Amino acid sequence: MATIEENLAALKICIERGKPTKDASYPPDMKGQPGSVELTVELIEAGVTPESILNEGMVPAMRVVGQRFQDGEAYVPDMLISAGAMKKAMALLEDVLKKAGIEPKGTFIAGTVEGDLHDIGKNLVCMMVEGNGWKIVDLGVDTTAPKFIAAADEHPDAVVGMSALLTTTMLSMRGICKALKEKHPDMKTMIGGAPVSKVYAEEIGATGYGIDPWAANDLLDAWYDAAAK
Ligand code: B1M
Repeated sequence: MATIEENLAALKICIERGKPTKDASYPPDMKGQPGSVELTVELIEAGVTPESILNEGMVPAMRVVGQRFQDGEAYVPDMLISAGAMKKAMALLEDVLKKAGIEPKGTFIAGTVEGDLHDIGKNLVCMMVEGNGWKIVDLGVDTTAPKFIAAADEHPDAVVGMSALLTTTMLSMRGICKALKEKHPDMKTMIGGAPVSKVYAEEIGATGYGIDPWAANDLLDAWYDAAAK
């Protein structure tokens, strides 16, 4: 029987290579081997936390895929099959987090900004924030400023989270923050995603920056605690 470390390492390989389930015929050299789904089930059953599964198995795998893409060793279809293997396994973690069943602390509106189709990071943040007791209003990908504003109008006490993975699309965050500030001056906004930073958040007038889902939760908790005082 494989150890937890061996299963985490195997999970990382499955996501890197795009192997979602044992039945999947791709990649051919991994035929019959457990995929990201079976390995995640085993890890959950062994009591490994969603946080460790994400940090030690899934997220590093996507980093490798991104590096290969950057180095010209992988192409868009490779990124897509890896993303597919990760998403299927992530859905299992979502179930675990939901079962924790905590009372909502508030509403978190989240979207990947206009022109950007990357949603794995945003979905992870939503999952972890939901697990931390927030109600999620997920606007999906390619979210325009009017869509963010409409959601904010509907949930005036919410926090708005924006995700961007492209240096081109992160630029629209400035306009969204400005428009939100005009209509909802007290509304808190958080940005995240690989190309953005704390400095950029300050520059565009976002209230905060989350480097990862845990930082996002820390920030939300700090705002929640401050509002409760
Ligand atoms: Co694309 N892509 N992609 N891609 N992709 C990147 C982002 C890239 C860095 C790859 C590279 O060159 N190394 C590069 C961007 C370069 C740049 O802008 N500087 C890139 C490119 C160029 C592109 C295309 C333009 C490729 C093309 O068509 N020529 C194209 C654009 C499409 C579009 O959006 N319009 C494209 C397409 C795709 C796919 C569709 C194939 C696929 C996305 C599938 C999907 O998401 N459903 C894809 C993927 C998978 C990637 C990489 C490999 C992985 C992204 C990912 O999911 N990472 C990526 C390379 C990389 O990141 N290393 C790459 C894992 C995820 C957990 O991390 O999203 O960073 P991340 O989220 C983190 C944090 O950033 C943070 O928490 C998460 C967990 O730690 N976070 C937040 C994210 N949002 C947050 C919000 C918060 C707080 C924290 O508060 C609100």
